[in-house]
This record gives sequence, C-alpha cells and structure tokens, in this order.
Amino acid sequence: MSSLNSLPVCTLGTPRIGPRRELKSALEAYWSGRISATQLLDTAAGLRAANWARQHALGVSVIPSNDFSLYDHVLDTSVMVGAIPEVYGWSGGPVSLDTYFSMARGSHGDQDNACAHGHHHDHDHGAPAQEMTKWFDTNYHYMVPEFVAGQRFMLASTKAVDEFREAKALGYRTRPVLLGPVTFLKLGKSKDPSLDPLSLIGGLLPVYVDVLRRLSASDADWVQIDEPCLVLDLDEASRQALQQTYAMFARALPNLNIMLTTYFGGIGDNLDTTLSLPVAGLHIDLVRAPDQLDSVIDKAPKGLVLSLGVIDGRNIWRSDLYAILDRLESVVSRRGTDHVQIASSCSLLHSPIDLDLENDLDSELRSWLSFAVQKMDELATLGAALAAGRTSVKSKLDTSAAAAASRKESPRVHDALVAKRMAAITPDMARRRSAFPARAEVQHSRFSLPAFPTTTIGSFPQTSEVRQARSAHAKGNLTDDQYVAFLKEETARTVHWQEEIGLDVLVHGEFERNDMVQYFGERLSGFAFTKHGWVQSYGSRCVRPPILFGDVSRPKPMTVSWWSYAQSLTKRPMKGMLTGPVTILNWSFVRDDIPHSEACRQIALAIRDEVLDLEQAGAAMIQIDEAALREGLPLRKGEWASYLDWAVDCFRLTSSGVGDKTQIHTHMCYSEFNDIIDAIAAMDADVISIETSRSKMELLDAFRSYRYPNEIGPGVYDIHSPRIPVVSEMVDLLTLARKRLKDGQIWVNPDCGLKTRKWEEVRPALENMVAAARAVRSIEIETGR
Ligand code: 39S
Ligand code: ZN
Repeated sequence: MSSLNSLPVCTLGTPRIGPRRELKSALEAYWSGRISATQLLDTAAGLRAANWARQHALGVSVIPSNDFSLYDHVLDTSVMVGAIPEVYGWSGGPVSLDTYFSMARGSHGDQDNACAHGHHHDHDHGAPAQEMTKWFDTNYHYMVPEFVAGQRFMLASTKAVDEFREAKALGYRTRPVLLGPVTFLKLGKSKDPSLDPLSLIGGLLPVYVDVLRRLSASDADWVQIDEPCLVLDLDEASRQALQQTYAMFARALPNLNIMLTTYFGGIGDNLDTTLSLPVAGLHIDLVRAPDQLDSVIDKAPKGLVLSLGVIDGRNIWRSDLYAILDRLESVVSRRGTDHVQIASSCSLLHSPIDLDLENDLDSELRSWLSFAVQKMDELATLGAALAAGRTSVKSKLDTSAAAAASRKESPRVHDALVAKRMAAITPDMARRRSAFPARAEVQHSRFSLPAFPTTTIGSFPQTSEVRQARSAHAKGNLTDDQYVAFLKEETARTVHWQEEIGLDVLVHGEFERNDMVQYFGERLSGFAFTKHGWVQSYGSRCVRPPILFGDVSRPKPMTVSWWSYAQSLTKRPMKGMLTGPVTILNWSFVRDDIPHSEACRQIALAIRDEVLDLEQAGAAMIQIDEAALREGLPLRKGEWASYLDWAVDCFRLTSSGVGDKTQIHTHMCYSEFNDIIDAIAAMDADVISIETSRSKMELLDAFRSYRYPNEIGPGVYDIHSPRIPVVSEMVDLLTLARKRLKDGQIWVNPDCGLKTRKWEEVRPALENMVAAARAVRSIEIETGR
C-alpha cells in the first residue's frame, strides 16, 4: 500500500452528505416520492465514486470503503447482521430500502415527515423509528440497535463487500470499514432490561467472520474495524468480549490484516487489553490524547503497524505540520516506514467538506482552517515529509507554519476588553440574589398562573416557506423590510394562536432563527460562519456549526427586538429565548488555543448581557436552553466532575444577573438525569423542561429521590414522532408525574422544540395538551412526596 516516497496515509472515513448536500436532497426527494429508488442509489454511488477519486487525487493512499451510508452506519451494521426488530416485518432475505428507512424514520416517516391524517393511536402509524442517540461525544446521532432475548443474527446485507467491489471496479483497492462487534453491541439496547447485549457476542461473531471471509475472497488485504469503545471505561466482560472477538477473527482469517481503530480519546487503562489483541494494526487518536504516544510505542509489539491519528477529524483548524513532524520523525525512525501510517484522528464524517467553497471568508481566517478536503492534503504532506524528508514538501510546510504563527498573534483572536471582563468575574455574579423559595414567592405573585401552567419549549414549525424566505433574503431576492414583515406576520399569527388555544406562557416561535446555535454565532464577535460547512447531524439533517476563533463578546442585542415585538401582541408572559453558553460551545467548532472552560465563560458573559437586556426591556421569563449540557460530558467518568463544575458555573454566570422577580427557565434534551441530578439542581433554574414522555415519566425518579426543589416541566408530548397525542394519555402522564413531584412544581409542555414538526401535527397536539392540563387541574389525587 505504501509507495517509496510517502508513508501510507489514511482518512478512516469521509463525509457522506456531499459538498452541496447532494445526499440530503436525494433522500428527501425520494422520501417525498419525487425521485425513484434507482435515482437515489445512483446519487449515492456518484458520491462514493467522487469520494474515492478525491482521496486518490489528493494523495490519500489508504482509502476507506463502506464508510458511506444512506442514513447511518450503525443502522447499516444492524441491517448487516440481521438485527431487525419484528415490527419492521422483515422475514429474511435482502433488506429493502423501505425496511431500512422504516427503521430509520418509522414506517410513516417518523422524525422528519409527517403523517398528517391525525390518527390518535400508535397502531395507525405503523412501526416507530428506532431510537436515536448521540454518537459518543459528537453531534452525530446513530440509530440504537435493538436486541431481544434469544436474538439470532444472520448475514442480511453484503453492503460492505458490494462497496469494496464497487471501488475495485473503479480501480481503487480500498480498506473496508466495519463497526466492531463489541462497540456495536455496547451501543445497542434491549427492551428486556435483564438482557445484556454483550452476552450476544457468540451469536454475532459468525456473521462478522462471514463478512470478513467475503471481503478477503474479494481481494481485500486490510480491513478497518472500529472499536471506539476502547476509549471508554470498560468492565471485565467487555474486555473479555474483545479478546474473544479478535482471537476468533485471527483464527478464522489468519491472512487478513485488521487495522483496529480507537478514537475520540485515549486508550488509557485499556492499553494492555488492546495490545493483547491479535491484530495487524492499531490506530490511536493523538489529537484528543497526544500523551498516549509514548506509552503505546513503549508497549506495542514490534510487528504492530501503528496508525497515528494526528490530523483533527473533529475540528476545523489547520495543523502546524512542523510541530507534528517534530514528534513523528523519531517514531518513524524507530519503527520503520512500513510500520507507521499517518491518519486523521477519527473519520472525517464530523468535519465540513471543502474550505474552497467558502468564498466569503476573508483570506486570513481561511488560512487558519482546514476542512475534510484540506485535511487530506495535510495528511499527504505529512506522509511525504516523513518518507522523503521535509525538503520534499518544504513550501507546504512553510505555509502551514505561517498560518499557525498568524493565528497565534492575530489581534482578531485576542480582545483586551474581554480579558478585562473575564478577570473581573466574581463568585457572586454566579449566584441569584435570593434562594429559590424566596424567588418563587415573588414570581408566583407576579404571574398568578394557574396550577399546572402550560407552555412550549420555544420553536414552532420551520416550514419550507420560512426557510425559503430566509434563503431569498440571503440571496438578495427579499429586501430586509420584506423579510422582517414576513417574519412578523408568522410571529403574530403564532402568538395569537397560542392565546386562542389557551396556553399560559407564550413563545414567539423563533422563525427568524436558522438554528439555535448558528443564529447566536452569527451575532457574536469571535465567531465566523460558513456557507457550505454542513456536517451531518442525523439522516438527511445537517448543521453548520459556527467557528469560534477568538475572544467572544456581544456587540449589540440579539433577540430583544423580536421578544419586544412578540410581547407587544399579548398580555400573557412571553418567554425570552436564548441558547446557553455550554450548548453554544458544544455545538460549535471551538478554538484550541485556550481551555474550553475559558471559552465557555466568555460566551456566558456575552449571553448574560443579553439576559440583562431582555430583563431591562421587560421580559419576566427568560429561557436559557442547555440542550447539549449532558452530551458534553467527557467519555471517561473520572473527568465528569470537573466538566460539570465549569459547565454549571457558566450557566449560572449567564442566568444570575437578574432580579428575583425574573423567572429563569432552561431546557435540556435527552434523558438520563440520574447520574447528573446534582449538577442540574446546582444550575438553580427556576423552571426546567425536560424530555420524559417516551420513558413514561420514569426519568422523574431521579428528581423525586433527589427531592429536586425547583419547578419542572416534564414533557408530555413526544415531538420526535408525527403522531398526535390524545388528551387521556397526557392526563395519564401528568398523573404519573404527580406521583413523583409536588403539584406546585409541575409545568405542562412538550418534550422539545417543535421546529421539525408540521403545523397539522402541532395544532391538535397542543390543543390536546391544554385540555389535559385543564383536566388535571380539576382532579384531586394523593400527591407524591
Ligand atoms: N445541533 C444544532 N446545532 N442544532 C440543533 O437544533 C440540534 N438539535 C438536535 C441535536 N443537535 C443539534 C438534533 N439535530 C436539524 C439539524 C440537526 C438536528 C435537528 C434538526 C435541521 O433541521 N437541520 C436543517 C436541515 O438539515 C438545517 C437547519 C438550517 O440551518 O435541513 N437551516 C437554514 C435556515 O433555515 C438553512 C436552510 C436551507 O438549507 O435558514 N436552505 C436552503 C438553502 O440554503 C434553501 C431553503 C429551502 O429550500 O428549504 O439551500
Ligand atoms: Zn430538547
């Protein structure tokens, strides 16, 4: 695989969505019946061919295949091994596109597409989508594999082999990528809590062996097997499963080389286990865990090929290649050029595709950045420098050094005023004036809301009219005045409708926002944003994370005029809606020259300014969403406390400038509060809304046993599905909530924002929700606690 004048250079995986989101367009056109399956599959094949060709042209010598997916690679793995729950009606044989997409989206298009018939029962809506959750600590979501007791596995898709052959036919001998069996099982779940997915390993391995045999028979000499679980805290059972797995692969396929990849962190205490596995190569993440290089080199067997992940697959900064060479040259001379490969730290799936499309970024900023295409070039440059010497690529290395120097010294990165404000932060700035009970009293007499007050999380449907208006405005086809008039009309209609159906606390709907993070990034100094820097979030959905490159401040109010306009339309409380500092940080590309905690504190100060301006303008309730607080948790438990410490502190710094009479709300997505309930309580928001409907209020157990003191809106309407909840089921959910919380604590709201839903679903669902709250107000029950 290596040529004489370069070390092997690899990417581990590439973005799938396409430079112009071609896959997104094709998927959505296929789902809505505008194109055929053949057209969709042709688009997909074209994207794969382009990915292979581009890597080849840029000097990537170890090119992956099967890194592509129509929706999600974990779903692909479930399908490969036939882990297809009964509800999807699969009865063996090849898995159809319909079955595949019903697992992804529900059989009536859960998650994205509405079924607008207004049926009120589950069974009218076919099979629900598989559960979706975060891929490690990224903003990518995977479909959670689902297993049953006695689960049987069988080869149900030869996608990995087919795509290897497809590449071969185009002239590329690729290194196919498989999600490793241990990580796959550990990412999965069973409805039966007594079933440990890992116990299924014995039945799973023969299917993997079958796939590996077919790959080998098709002439694959190396296979990349991803086991990112190796950077997590592992128990003994997982370690044994790893040993069982790789021993079996080595026995069954003694001539196939496995490149075992770890990424998103250091191997740490799993190093001995890892190095005991009989594999030909090991990939380590040297961006997240640079310090592990020495221990891995010390302990690695001589013949092990080391793949060194030195180019950041998770961020957009151009590397200082000389600094990398300084570390790697001695490794190469110690281990030999045929035992070292140069790679991105992880798959490039998480980085935007091509910086060359960003014509609007100024040249200085551009010189600091590197997207997937540019990272391939950086990798190739390193490969050449390590094999043929620095001078062979001197001008490229010099350019990278110049960019690093310019970024380090640029006045755009460092703002003395921000430094001054940071230095002036005092502990009392992160403390509300009074404790919650005193605040609650003041707030209750100010608002005189009914029991079980009703509200929503913030966003209302982002219809294609709204998106098209924004796009027309950006292209200059709508004037500022026309765009604002359009948004005002949407907002006014939404505010009046909320009043009509009897919601107690209103929102303006967020029609002016493209995304809850990007919107703020675009209005804060220290952030840059892209035109085409899309990164897949799930399926066809993408985000354009802002680029946090410098010290953060807020030049002027960002949301006050929209809030004021909305409040002018109603006497009911209108919540001011903000995204919190931790979520802005976690969903942005973050600078790597200062600690995350410091960058977050700068954002906290900027959002605090907005909170105070909203209060000044008359906002009585201000919601600061921390949707991503939980997902920012480090992968290793040992690092949780220090993260939560600064994350909670930043939230409090943002929210604590207001008077007692101002009610601070927050919202958090995703379940599982048990393990961080202390931190949630420490945030000290007056009201928190959370996702609970899918778990039937079980998540509230944490709040009950902790005796969580403040107010809570446990979501009663699952917004991830198009189905419309009926009054009685929301009454039932609220009754369950009352068993766990005091009546006076409970708010009534959906699980999350409504931006991905359709009005046809939202209207009846919220009417039913208001009816449920009214019904509950008249039911006396023995309350919890
Ligand atoms: N991360 C972030 N940053 N934000 C989130 O909301 C979430 N939510 C969770 C977790 N992580 C998050 C779930 N993730 C979307 C994306 C991620 C989600 C949930 C939803 C989503 O809907 N994304 C949209 C999409 O992929 C894009 C949103 C956006 O930025 O379709 N829209 C822009 C806007 O509204 C640009 C829209 C666009 O593509 O202005 N416009 C067209 C164009 O520019 C033209 C308009 C049209 O014809 O529709 O070509
Ligand atoms: Zn949410």
